[in-house]
Amino acid sequence: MTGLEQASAADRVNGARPPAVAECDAVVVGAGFGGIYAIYRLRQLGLRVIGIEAGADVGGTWYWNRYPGARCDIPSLFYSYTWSPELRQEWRWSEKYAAQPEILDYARRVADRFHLRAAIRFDTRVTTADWDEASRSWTLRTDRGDSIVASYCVMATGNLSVPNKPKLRGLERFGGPVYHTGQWPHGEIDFSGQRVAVIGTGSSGVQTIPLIAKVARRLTVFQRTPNYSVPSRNAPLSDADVAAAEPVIAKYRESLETPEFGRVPANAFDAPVPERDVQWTRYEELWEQGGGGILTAFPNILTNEAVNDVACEFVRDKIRGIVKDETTAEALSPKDYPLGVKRICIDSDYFATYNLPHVELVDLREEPLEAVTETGVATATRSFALDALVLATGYDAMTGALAAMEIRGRDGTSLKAAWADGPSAYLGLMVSGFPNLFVVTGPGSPSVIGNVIHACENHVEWITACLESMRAKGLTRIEPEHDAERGWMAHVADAASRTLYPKANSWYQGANITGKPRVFMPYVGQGYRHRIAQIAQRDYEGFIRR
Ligand code: NA7
Repeated sequence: MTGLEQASAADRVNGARPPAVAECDAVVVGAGFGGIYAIYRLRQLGLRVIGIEAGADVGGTWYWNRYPGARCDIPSLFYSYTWSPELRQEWRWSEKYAAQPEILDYARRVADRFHLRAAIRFDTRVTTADWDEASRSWTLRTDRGDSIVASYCVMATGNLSVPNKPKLRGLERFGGPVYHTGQWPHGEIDFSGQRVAVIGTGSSGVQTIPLIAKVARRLTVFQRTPNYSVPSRNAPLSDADVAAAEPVIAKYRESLETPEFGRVPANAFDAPVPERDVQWTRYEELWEQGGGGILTAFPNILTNEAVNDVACEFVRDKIRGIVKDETTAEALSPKDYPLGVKRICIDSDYFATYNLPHVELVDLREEPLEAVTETGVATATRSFALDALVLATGYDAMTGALAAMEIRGRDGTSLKAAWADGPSAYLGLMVSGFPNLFVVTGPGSPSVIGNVIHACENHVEWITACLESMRAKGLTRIEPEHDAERGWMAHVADAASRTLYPKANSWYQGANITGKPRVFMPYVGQGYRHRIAQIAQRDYEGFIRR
């Protein structure tokens, strides 16, 4: 057994294996925040539900992401379910930005409190899913030999769940351990006294680098693209903080349902360009407050280059103020894409870490990585002796987990083939040709652009209401119209094109994976919730239900 498998077995908290062949009303794939809520809601509807989860426990991305420093980049009080007032009262976050163990505990608490574990087959990965038109059912097969037949299939497989492991020449020859941040082993990894390299400076790299630097003898960071990062100003949460947040959260909850709500607000397009001084002063305030507030400084920060440019300059100025070595500061300063159009990083002492004498930044744009060797990493000009290598290289985001399964819909069409030119889903919820298959936070929905827990809630509630209404009408089959789906995806593309989002090579558009089609996947328009609620009210416009 590998270390990961051992840990997984030790961590197993679930009972005996259920029967290998089973029938149910709904199968839910994935037991992250989307999946466990789906199991809860669908069971409330009176459906027989089976959950399938590759990990040994619930938590999804928070089960796998255990690297030092793994932390939420949204304030904990907002990164919480809203559907259970009891849960909200009973759970108390300890910090402004919760760390991974606490978020995982939260998911576990939810599973226990609402008795969800018994419905879930852990340590089980779905390999295939086949639609049968005659019986109007899906048959899912797993790597454990299970076969599950269900009328409805809910794919809650996550947006950031398939690690991107770059094909670095010679990687397999490296004599030391190689870790991926998105698949971190259980148990303590002790880097004390070691020479460690981190490849990748996205959120995961930015979070883990300061912590590895605290213990490592030498830390070398290999950076391909610098990222905008703002301080989190993380701190313990007091009772007063919790009380003060309650009305803010309530207001935010209300705003979510309005036609104007969105990462890019509706008034972005005709908002004035504020004076540079006005902008700078506001950014200073938000920098002091910490967190991602800078992206809400002005309505047009994500649509107007003149506004965004000042924000970029502001952050670069901060980097230069923190990082003492001028060359390092320049290399760490993003210059070729707008702020906020790759997910902004929220850090604790990231830039200051480069002032430590044993930490070095290697700018791969100046000094490309040639190969990994038995003993370290070689660039075009130098070699670095290493004891351990950390890949903080991100994910095959948004579609990776769906593409990892063989999903065959109507007429045997494979989802991979249907998405060969890029993913397409009506409202980000369902795909034409794949009846009765729902995707939680799928491509074409806001998903990763905002607060993904709330995006999961929204989709699960929409799916539950849809199935409830179908049952009331005696309907058993739902599929989006091809034209409705095409129209929606054109709207998704149009919404992105009206913003600065397409100006970065981000994982939002698959740019981090070689050969992945470039399609801007999340929906960045306004009023998504309002819109899908209206579609439901208009008897599920754009769907064929029978
Ligand atoms: P990200 O944000 O995709 O970051 C991955 C980083 O790894 C990024 O700096 C990449 O550079 C770098 N990378 C990827 N492949 C390579 C190779 N081959 N060589 C060098 N560098 C490479 O993933 P994270 O895990 O940090 O964060 C994902 C999300 O999790 C985040 O947005 C939050 O929502 C939470 P690139 O930018 O592609 O040039």
